[in-house]
Amino acid sequence: MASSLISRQFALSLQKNLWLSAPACRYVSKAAPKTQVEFDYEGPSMKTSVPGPRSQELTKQLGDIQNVGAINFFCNYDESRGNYLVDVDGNRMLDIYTQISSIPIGYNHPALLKLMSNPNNLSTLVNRPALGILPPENFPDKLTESLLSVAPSGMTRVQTMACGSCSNENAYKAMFIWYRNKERGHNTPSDEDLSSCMVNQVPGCPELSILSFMGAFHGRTMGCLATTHSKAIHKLDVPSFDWPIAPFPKLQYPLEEFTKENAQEEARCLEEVEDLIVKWRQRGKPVAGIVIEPIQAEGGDNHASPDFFKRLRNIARKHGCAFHVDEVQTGGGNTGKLWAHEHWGMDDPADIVSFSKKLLTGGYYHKDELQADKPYRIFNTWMGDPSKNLLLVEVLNVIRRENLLEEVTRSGKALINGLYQLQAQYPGILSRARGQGTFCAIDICDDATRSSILLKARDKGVLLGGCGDRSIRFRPALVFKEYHVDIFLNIFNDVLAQHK
Ligand code: PSZ
Repeated sequence: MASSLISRQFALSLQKNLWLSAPACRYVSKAAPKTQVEFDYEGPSMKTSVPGPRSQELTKQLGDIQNVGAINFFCNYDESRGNYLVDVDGNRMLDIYTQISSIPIGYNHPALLKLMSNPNNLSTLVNRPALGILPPENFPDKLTESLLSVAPSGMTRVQTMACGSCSNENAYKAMFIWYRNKERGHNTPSDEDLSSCMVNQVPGCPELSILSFMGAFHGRTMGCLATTHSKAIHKLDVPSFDWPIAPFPKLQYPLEEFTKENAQEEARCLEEVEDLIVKWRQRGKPVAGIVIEPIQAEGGDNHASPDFFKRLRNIARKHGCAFHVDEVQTGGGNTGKLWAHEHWGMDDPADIVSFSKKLLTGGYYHKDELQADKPYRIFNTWMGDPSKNLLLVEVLNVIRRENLLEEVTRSGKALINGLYQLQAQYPGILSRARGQGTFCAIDICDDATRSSILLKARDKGVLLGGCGDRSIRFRPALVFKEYHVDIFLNIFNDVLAQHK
């Protein structure tokens, strides 16, 4: 396997490219830490443009079976390593998008391969149980070692689920059940409750609501979709709930330079939240819960300050609404902390925290009082997958052993500083560089230029994602080091020089 260092030849060729396109700028850092990922390639290596001929052939084949409009290219997961995704045409790309932000420690991490080759783990892989009724013997231990070892402050209970939408969907149900029992003053439904719910009528199906934010993404299932407001195409033609939608702060970046303006904007949004809660109560659709992402991801990497979240949490408390923090995309370490809400510095950050993606299993942590009062109220066939908990135990071990959160903070600084520099160099193309850890984004002048930049970067061996109307987002794995930042910045600089 190739060494984890940038080869001298590769570094030289980067410098040469850079020299040709932008002599003022030189990113190959002298102090790149020579670390630790045992399995990683030395750099991108491109044989065809992407998608190459084999990918095109396979897309055609799959097209006879499914809608393939969204497929980028086909992958060779056997050959992919660390930060590099290899495609079926033999192209090796530095992956800064990681399957929509869901690969925690890179491809084929040796620790995970070792775990999977242990015969003691085979039955966990082969037999997928209905966890809610027939869990395996080691399930409590594995939950304690994995999810509970990183439980958010104030939470000792966790419910696993299959994916992000499924987690949020069930978290919403838990909030409604909690709220209704609170309203009743006890847990016993009336006969009328029981009969009316069977035909989707009040009082059994009560007029309750969840307050969400403009630009939010909480999933595509129908309950979640009612709180998703990132793109019309996600929502079009699907019936939905009439629930309150508050404005999410539109901040100016860099945050440190606009503290006064941003505080005003946040105050405006919080005022609106409180108004909406009061209005919806008057309308007979009280807000049972507030759901929010610590950084709006799909909606364009929109940030808000710790102070905003503290105040919002207090508003939820004051009005008796549950506070649900959706960490499906922000959770897992990319911001430099395992949970983005840790940056708020609160002892009691939330009533519910949902997760998926980098945590490998979906699910949600909750306060004791948000546990549904009876079995089978929050339930489905799989309720997660214990093989993912096994992997997660090991992922968390690797994060601790390799100090990956510190690494993320370090490479995040290199990334944002590089983006600031490029933004100064290409003011006609780039603006609003922002980020926390490696969870970074930058705006491109328009959507067409963004698409062109994303495709050109891919053909040069760098995979990036878009978000919002015209942002590019960075979602590398936690093993993305400073020298990977350098590789990226050099290629990105080349691509930008072509757009000047
Ligand atoms: O287009 C899509 O469906 C996408 S692209 C990225 C996501 C979905 N992210 C999923 C997501 C999320 O970012 C947040 C903050 N909450 C919930 C979800 C839903 O998770 P999944 O996709 O696992 O259902």
